[in-house]
Amino acid sequence: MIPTTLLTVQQHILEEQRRYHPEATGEFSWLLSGLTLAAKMVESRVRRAGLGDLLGSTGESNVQGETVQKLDVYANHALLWCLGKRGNVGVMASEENDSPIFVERDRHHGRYVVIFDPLDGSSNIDVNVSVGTIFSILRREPDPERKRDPLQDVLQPGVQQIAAGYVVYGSSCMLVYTTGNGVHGFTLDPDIGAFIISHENIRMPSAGSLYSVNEANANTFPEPYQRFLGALRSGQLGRSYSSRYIGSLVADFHRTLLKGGIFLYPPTRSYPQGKLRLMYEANPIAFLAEQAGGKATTGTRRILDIEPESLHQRTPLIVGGTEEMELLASYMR
Ligand code: P6P
Repeated sequence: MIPTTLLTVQQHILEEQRRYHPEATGEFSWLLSGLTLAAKMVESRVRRAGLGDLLGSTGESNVQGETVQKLDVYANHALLWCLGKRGNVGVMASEENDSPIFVERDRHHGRYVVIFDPLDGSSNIDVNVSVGTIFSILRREPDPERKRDPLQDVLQPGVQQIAAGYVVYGSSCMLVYTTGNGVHGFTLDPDIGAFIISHENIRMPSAGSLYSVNEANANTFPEPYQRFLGALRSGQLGRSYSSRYIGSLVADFHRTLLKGGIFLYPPTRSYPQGKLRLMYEANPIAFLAEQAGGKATTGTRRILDIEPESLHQRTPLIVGGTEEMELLASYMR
């Protein structure tokens, strides 16, 4: 007997398209299956990273100046390959690549841009901590004359995203995504190799009991953040808080999405503009947070309203439930 709850992410997308976009041609669900294929390829390597020579670094560094871990390279190639073969992606942009990439065969008619961080938090792989893939999907106008600079297609504000999500490679492998109609979570069933619905319509609690920040930088945060953290620690919201920081954005956000509370990466002495990247970390995370009833700001501005200037630009990122976010806003004013 097939359980009625056996709903795969592909079936979910098709049902969403029928319900909200009857005019849709199914192109988006075809694109998403490229992402789920890449996710399964990456998960199969992350799961056995200690075996073979997949741990450690390649000895090279990427456009961020960060040491490139071997699994980073594999994850990037998996996404470029799987998305490049979909036929409807015209441009891709990756944390691992200096510039956006045209899908040559589809650059004139491909209607989608996919921006991604193939393996975020990869420095944690060697110590078996959860890592993640983050993706953001934008629409692009066909370019029959093949004249447009791909950056024009990529540099759109977060409000223009038509979908966003992440895969978290943790104790289980989950895909969490939104197309603007709520946030939905799917757990990979390794026995059948499919992402099955496990968290339909996730809502971020408006008030939590966890805050998530790298305390080592706390003395260099702008003063309003220090007063805000002091208020949380002293129970100003009427309850005590615990601190949880994994150092892997996808894992820290996934917990905040499900349990509530607040995640902060404010400006620091090392990263006065903030450390996290706008296009493939903050924007997708912010879209998910807002779709789940939470908020995401730079501390003073809504993340999704930022007009991007460059592919790898950084931003402060504060994301959480409305109660904590409103208290922070009161300190920032
Ligand atoms: P820090 C991982 O390198 C990452 O890009 C995010 O996944 C994570 O949230 C952040 O950096 C952690 O930075 O400075 O606290 O180690």
